[in-house]
Amino acid sequence: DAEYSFREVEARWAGYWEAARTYAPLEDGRERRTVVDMFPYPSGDLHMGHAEAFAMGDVKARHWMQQGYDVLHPIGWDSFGLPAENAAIKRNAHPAEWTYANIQTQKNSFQRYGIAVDWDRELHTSDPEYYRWTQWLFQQFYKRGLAYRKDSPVNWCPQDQTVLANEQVVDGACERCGAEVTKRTLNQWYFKITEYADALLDDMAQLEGCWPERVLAMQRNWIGRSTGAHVDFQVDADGPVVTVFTTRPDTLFGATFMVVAADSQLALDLVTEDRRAELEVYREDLKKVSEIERQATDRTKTGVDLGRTAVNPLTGQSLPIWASDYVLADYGTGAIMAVPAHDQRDLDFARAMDLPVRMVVDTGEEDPAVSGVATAGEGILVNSGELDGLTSTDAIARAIEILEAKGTGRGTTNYRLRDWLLSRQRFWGTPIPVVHCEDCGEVLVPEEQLPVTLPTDLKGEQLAPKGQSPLAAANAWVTVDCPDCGKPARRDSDTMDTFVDSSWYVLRYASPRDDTAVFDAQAVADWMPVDQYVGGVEHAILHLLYARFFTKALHDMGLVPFTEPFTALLNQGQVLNGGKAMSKSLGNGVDLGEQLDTFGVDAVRLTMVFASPPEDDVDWADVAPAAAGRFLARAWRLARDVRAGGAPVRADLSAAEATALRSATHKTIAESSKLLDEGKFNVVIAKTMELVNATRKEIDNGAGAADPAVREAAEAVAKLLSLFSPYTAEDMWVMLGHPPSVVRSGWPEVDESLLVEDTVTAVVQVKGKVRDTLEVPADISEADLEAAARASEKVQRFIGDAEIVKVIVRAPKLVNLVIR
Ligand code: ANZ
Ligand code: ZN
Repeated sequence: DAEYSFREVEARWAGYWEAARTYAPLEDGRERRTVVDMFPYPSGDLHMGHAEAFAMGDVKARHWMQQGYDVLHPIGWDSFGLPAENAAIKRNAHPAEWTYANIQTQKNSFQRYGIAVDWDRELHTSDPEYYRWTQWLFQQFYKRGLAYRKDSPVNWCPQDQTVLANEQVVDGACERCGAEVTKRTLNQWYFKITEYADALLDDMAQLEGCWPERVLAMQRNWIGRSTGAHVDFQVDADGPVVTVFTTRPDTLFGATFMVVAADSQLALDLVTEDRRAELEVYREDLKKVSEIERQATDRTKTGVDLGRTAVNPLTGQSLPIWASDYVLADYGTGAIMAVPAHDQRDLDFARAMDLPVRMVVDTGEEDPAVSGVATAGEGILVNSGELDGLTSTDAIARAIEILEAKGTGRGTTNYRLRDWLLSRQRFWGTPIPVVHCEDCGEVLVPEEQLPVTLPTDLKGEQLAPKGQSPLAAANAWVTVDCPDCGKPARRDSDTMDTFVDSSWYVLRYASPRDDTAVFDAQAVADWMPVDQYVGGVEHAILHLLYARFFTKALHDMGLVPFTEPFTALLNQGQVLNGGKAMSKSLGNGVDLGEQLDTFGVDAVRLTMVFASPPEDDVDWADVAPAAAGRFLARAWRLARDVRAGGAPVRADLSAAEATALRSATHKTIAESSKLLDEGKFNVVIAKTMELVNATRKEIDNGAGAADPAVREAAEAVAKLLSLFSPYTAEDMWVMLGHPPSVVRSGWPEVDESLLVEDTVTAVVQVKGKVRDTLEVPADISEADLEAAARASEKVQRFIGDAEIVKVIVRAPKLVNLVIR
């Protein structure tokens, strides 16, 4: 008999599915489903993380294919970005060389890995045919006032010579190279995502229950909506008005000083001459501190007294104004009223600077001035004039009323969310399609001139950042006639954040080759939004938020008919080794290629899915791909044996036994359907294993492999395995006499009559006391049940010599014997 060899099985099907276009959408009018895995960055070959993520997405796509849906499961490459540029500088090459070579490597690996994607829709964000539309979208945003430029202090990495987003700064250092981050002022492009802050929050109602709750929480927190008041404080008699943002206007009587962000313009405007030098030193030191450190509650409080006072509009009291690092320049108004009794950071500052503490909300706790612990909760107002006796909630409303009546304050909503800084002073990205003209200002490159392509003749050192984009130094490229007036002008030399590319790629999958439009409106309406999006939790905030923002903006432009891009989201777990993330420094990396060579694609894929529920981590030190391989061999041999046929060895084998196998098959299918919908992919594999064992047992019992119940079971196993281990499943299916492909063979119909429990537990009582329990067929006759009860050894022991005077039988559950 032939034996299972994963190498032979893989070789038989290699390239088959691509050639047969097995996974291309059918577009024949049936109901559609779209599954998208977050597209990979082509940094090198596939790794274990890809292997896990794509195995999970593939289960979903394949299940829907099996169920007869028309499934769009595309793939593409997030192919702009810094690593390509750094590699190009090192190798004196163009970033495209490195990028497209990596893509080819990854693509080969993906095809080997047997992912059920439609390769005809493959896209690369670095192709001019793609970024032409990224540029077009930028221009639509610009026309709607959603893209604009402004001067702003930015995080600057002196090593990479580029601007960094806040989230790219980790503990004050550049996320990529580790260099200490400093601040700079630059004129930068922004997307006005803040205009969508409310929509981004409120539309989360659509995602509730379909996205992981922690992702929703992270998004909510990132947007950070808080309601409160703006309160105006008059500085001295002739000074400016300083407006603060507070969520607790009820505590106004407890404000004992004010603090402005030390790095704000306001601090410079307010400081008296004799304090200026001190402030400047403080500001210099501050450049080295990250925002997260600045806000850390346990950070020692420092600051500079600006030498000025301002008047509390409710109490008329004069409050000293300080500058400190714990107040952020770009949150709220960059200035606060400090209420040390009820805000711990203010209290720490007050203690450090010996400033007064006044309790104004009685929460029943100890006076913060004594305890050193601020009481932040709600309570009853005290020491607060006309607010005395009110609850915090009522006092907030009342304080706002009073402020509004006086014209010195107003209720407001504040957001943590900032506009999206999208320009990068780097080469390998989508050029910003704008020309700067001395006379006309910012001019959009006319649509018919798109794409503005990257120069292809720069390489190596020419790509190195020099404080501005390398494009700015490419004279031939940057110099252009103004599209409006024809005078010499300059192209914008910044490129876009790669998050722009990835904010809309999913929509492009609907019509990836369309060269007349950003996407085909009908195709988008047909396929989108994405029914199942799959990717790592590291994208829980930015990528998802940006893609949601794009979708909403496009909806408002009338380009898409929905407001959320991803109906359901799955965050697959990580692949660990020895309980830790794989990393170069720990030396615990596992090479995917080696795993595939040793155990085979199917065994690795099966192991990924079997190890745990999809959202949990997989520890590669704890799994056994070799055992997965042995299981696949067992499954495969069922199909081999069915093909070989073989008359039953025991012709007397009861029909009941065949029925038991059939019922096991149908139960497995029914339970698997439910488990797949619930995302418990690992349990489906466990069920499949049980079914394989039950089938083998039946063959061994003498049923013979030609038994129709055995064939039915083997076919079900092939279909189930087609979700996890495509090569083995296809091989089995063809051995069972069917044309490929098993993934399109249809999900088996469940015969409900076979799901009925076939045995029940019957209770046997003697004189009303339970003396034995019996496993009996559910349809047992009264006579058979009585006979079985009488035959029970335990029962006989109790009866002994006594006479049975009466027998009550309630088949199939109960027998009661009455004795004398
Ligand atoms: C007075 C007050 C009294 C405050 C009190 C809190 C408690 P969220 O909820 O995060 O929006 N704040 C305002 N702007 C700030 C800035 N730029 N940097 C640091 N802190 C700032 O926080 C709003 C509260 O954080 C505001 O309410 C303000 O302190 C502070 F018992 O005002 B509060
Ligand atoms: Zn001009």
